Amino acid sequence: MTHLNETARDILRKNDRGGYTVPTDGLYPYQWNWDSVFAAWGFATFDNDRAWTEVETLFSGQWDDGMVPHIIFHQSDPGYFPGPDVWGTNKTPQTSGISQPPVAATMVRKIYEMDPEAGRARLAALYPRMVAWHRWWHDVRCAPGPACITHPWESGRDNCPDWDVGMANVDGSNVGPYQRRDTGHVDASMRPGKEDYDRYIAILQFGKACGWNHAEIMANGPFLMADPGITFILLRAHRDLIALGQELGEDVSEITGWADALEAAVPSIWNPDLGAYDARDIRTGTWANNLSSAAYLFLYAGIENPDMDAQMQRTWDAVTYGIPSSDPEAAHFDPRRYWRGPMWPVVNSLIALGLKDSGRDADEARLRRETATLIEKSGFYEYFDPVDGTPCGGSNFTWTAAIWLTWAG
Ligand code: 9YW
Repeated sequence: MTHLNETARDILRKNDRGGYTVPTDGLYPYQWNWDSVFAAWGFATFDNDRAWTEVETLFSGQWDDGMVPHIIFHQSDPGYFPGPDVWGTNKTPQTSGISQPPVAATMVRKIYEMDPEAGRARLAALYPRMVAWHRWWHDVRCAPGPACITHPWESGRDNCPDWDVGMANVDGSNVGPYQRRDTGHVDASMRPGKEDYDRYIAILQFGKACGWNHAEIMANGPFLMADPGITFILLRAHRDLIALGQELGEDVSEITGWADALEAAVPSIWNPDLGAYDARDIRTGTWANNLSSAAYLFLYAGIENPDMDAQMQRTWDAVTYGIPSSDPEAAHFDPRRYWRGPMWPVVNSLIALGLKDSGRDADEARLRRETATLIEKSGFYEYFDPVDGTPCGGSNFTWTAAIWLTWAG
């Protein structure tokens, strides 16, 4: 549908705040890490220069230790909580204190390959910054083996049942008063609950109190879980970074070592009772016992696993539209509450890359058709009810527009 291509481009242009793109007007008024990289991929379909600028602006918020934060607060906006003062990271530009799924190297590779000549100098400038971020992931967050998160927001899948066992051990009762902003923009029944938010803030306050010392947060923070999503996304990103390094004639042996170590850690997130890759509380060893869409990124990471193929078909066939964020046959499935069941086009686009790269063309076409149907019917929403297709969350959403231009449309 070509008129939707124009609408999608318009959404990217309207969400452009000058060098960076907000995820959606109102609800999310800053630059979010992985949203921004998807925006860049979308821009690359019609404005390659603007695509590079998006990623460069994101990396302008990189910390000295290599971390690229999950939000860059370029200008203050009272419409979002928690803002820069709550995070208190004391960085310029102001940022949050945690990271987000490292899709950057994968998307930068795509943008580069769309126009290698125009992108070569910009790739060369970004490359050492991406290496530094991957080194941070390896040294800091992959110390136990698989990639870990220190806050549910770091996973990008905030209130997914993947985090319930870890969140149960977080005391959110002493965080003091605060005013949420998200529920003023969208339907509260489609958002995380108050107990979730109390705990999100408690984890944030621990980080702030220790001056965002990540060694301390990893050792003693209130929440630490292995994330199949970031494990697979990082593994894929390491490989894409290796390809980019080779293109530039760089020595990539250090990155190869990180990729090999991470791949060797993948069996440690296999839950034999669930028969699937699963999130796990590092402090207690407790499994999440939840099949989330993040587990289906195994193909995106270049891993073959017939048991996972079967699980994916089962959960996919149990709904009408795409692959849901959480198991539709589990008791906690909630088809409109954020990451507890809805279908997220953006995650489906990554699953589709894995299907395509592994030669599962018919499945990839099915996923694309189901995703396109939702967008054609209702517009570029943040996420959808996978059972009846109801659009949910924010509208005119940047990454939904971006994946339309690059994949679904
Ligand atoms: C929040 C912007 C972000 C995404 C995350 C998503 C949500 C922010 O929105 O988190 O305040 O809850 O979970 O993946 O990057 O779109």
